[in-house]
Order: sequence, then C-alpha cells, then structure tokens
Amino acid sequence: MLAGLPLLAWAAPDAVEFRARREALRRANPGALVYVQGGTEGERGNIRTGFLQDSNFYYLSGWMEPGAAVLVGPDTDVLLLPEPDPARDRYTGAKQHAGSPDIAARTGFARVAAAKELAALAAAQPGARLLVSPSPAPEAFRVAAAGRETASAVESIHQLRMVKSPAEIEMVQRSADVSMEAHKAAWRRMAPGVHEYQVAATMGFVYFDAGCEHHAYPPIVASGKNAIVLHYQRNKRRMDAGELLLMDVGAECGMYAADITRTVPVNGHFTSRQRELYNAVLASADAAIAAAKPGVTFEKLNGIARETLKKAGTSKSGKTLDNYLTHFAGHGVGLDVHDPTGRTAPLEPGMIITIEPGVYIPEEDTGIRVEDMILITPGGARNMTAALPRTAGEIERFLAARPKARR
Ligand SMILES: [Mn+2]
Repeated sequence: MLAGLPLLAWAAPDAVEFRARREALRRANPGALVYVQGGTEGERGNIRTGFLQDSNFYYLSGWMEPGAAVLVGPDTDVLLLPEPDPARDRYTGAKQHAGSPDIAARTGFARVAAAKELAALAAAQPGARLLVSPSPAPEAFRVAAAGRETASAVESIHQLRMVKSPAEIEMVQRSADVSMEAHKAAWRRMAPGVHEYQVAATMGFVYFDAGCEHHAYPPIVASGKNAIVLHYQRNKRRMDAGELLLMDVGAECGMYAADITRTVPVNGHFTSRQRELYNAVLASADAAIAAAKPGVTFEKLNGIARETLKKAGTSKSGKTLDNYLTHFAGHGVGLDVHDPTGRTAPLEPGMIITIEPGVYIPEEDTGIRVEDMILITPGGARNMTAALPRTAGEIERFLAARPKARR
C-alpha cells in the first residue's frame, strides 16, 4: 500500500537549526529575556490525547519531553528541565533532568539548568524586558519574575515560524506525501454502502502505519449533505451512489502537519451538476494558486478565489457561487495545521499555505472543497499536493482503475 515511501526517512531539523532559531528570536527582541514554556504532563486532555508538546517551545528547542522551558536572553540560552519525579516516571517513563549524563550533548544546549533556577536566572538580568509564551505568563514564570512586568512573546515567535527552513519544507512534504497516500487508499475503500468512519479508519491506518504520530486534526469524512458542515467530524453516515464524498484529512508526522481536501463521487462518476460545481471550485483554486508568489498578500489570493467563483456559475436559486464560500480560502500550515500566517502582509519564499476554496449549498444538499498545500518559492509557488488527482477527469480515471476492494 505504501510502496515507495521510505519509513521514517526524513531529515528533521538538527541542533544547529534550533540554536539558529533562538539566535533569530534574540535578534528580533534586543535586550529582552524570553521565557517559552513547553507542554506539561498534567494538562487537561493528556489522559485522552497523550502528551502533546507546545509548538512554540518545540520550534525553539526541539525538545520533546514534558515540563521543560527555554530562556533566551541577551547572554542567555538555557534549557530548563524539571526535577526527577520517580512517581510520575512509573506511568510515563524516565525523563532527562539537568543532572543527567551528557545532558548538553543530548539536548543541543550549552547550558541546561533545573527548572527551580528560573528565579535566579531572571533576577540576574534585572534590566531585561520580560517576554513569555504562552501568554498570559504561566504560574512558574509569574513567581520567578517577582512582580516584574511581562509581555507576550507569541507574536515574535510566530513571525519566525511563518517562513519555513529547507528541513521544515522537507518535513511538511513528507506529511503531505503520506497524507496523499491516505487519500488514495480512501478512494479505493469508498463505495456505495460504506460508512464514513470506515473511510476515516482506512486513512488513519495509512499514516499511522507509516510512523506518523497523530491526525493533524480530526478527520472530516463527509458524504452528501454532511459536506456542508465545514468541520464535520461525526463520520457516522452511510454513503450512497450519486453522492459526493468530501475528505479533509491530513497526518502529523514528526510534528509537522498536512492538510488536504478532495471531493469525489461515491460511485466513481460525477453527475453533470456535480461536475459543473466541482469545476467552478477547481477553477477558483487554480486561479488563486496561479497568483501565489512573493509580495502578494493572502487577502489578495482569497479575493481571486472569490472573484473566480462569482464568475463561474450560480446555485439553482440563482445566487452567484461566491455566496457559498463561507470561510477564508486558506491558512498557513507547519507545526500546527493552522500555522501562523498574516492575511495582509506580503507572502515570502518559504511560507507554506493552503488554498481551499469551496461551495456549500444547503438548497442543493451539496458541499465541495478542494484544498492543496502551496509552498511560496522565490519565483512563484509550488503545489506540494499536486500528485493527488485534482481534476474531475483525473479523479474519475483513478476511480475507474481501482482494483476491486473489500467492501
Ligand atoms: Mn485547511
């Protein structure tokens, strides 16, 4: 099923890159002392989801264990690790601490300190502006800062995260590649009489089997009129011939998300009305992708997507199709499936965005969305998910060529 996809063979960012990111944060905030706290094991939801690392903390540290923080200041670059906790370790395994052998080499930090040293480290820089993430400041930092004023570091870290490094682009492409295989597996599984959850299960199997850790978001497998609900997640319905199936599904692999949507006919053939609407949405996506390049704003691309839909047709009640695009036509994607992006700032090379126009027409019981992941390059843009069939003809040919699968 996954022939050609090497397992876990991706080039993750290394310690040198994480250090360079902290250096960039330092340069962006001269004279500031920045505290960025990672996720903790005690957080609500962990019992259901397992531990999830904080994206801003991971971006700056590469550290995957709970309860840690980084402190980045004028002459400070410290990883703070929690005290050993044998009781907790019985449940979730041994963790590194400041006294672990070779801790500097293991973490890539020249200096690793115990979390309890935070107050002393902050006090050593009495003149520094204090910035924190998450914001408002976590309890540990409020205590350590002893009443000093603190502001948010989140915007500043998000600015850095918007432009992806070559290693990050490779990570996102890997997540996209695995997710495209998941979509193809879904198309093989899909048939009249199959339930939405069966298609969702098929997709998850592909990326968990490939070593990916999470759904990037709950799979949206929406047949018929369920596709009108933008974030439909029940996935309980039985699909039938003559309906469309909208799949907005992506994996998170090595911390990086994919976000891909295709809408395909359950019985293998678009009706002429479905094809008309599908072509309108695809034309909208293509126009926005064709206009994507450095210097253009996301708002402009959204406008192009809407304008194209407006000219592409009407609903049966006579309204132009742009009236049925009820969300912004894209967002950034990276460590988070909705990664930081500006809508009014010019796009830059290295940014990765989705372009995802759709139409959701209640009076026709029809929802259609097409979503691709677009890398902004120095000369324009590259569709990272172009390898997954997009046109109505390509989709029908793929479906016609399916081997007879277990239903
Ligand atoms: Mn999306």
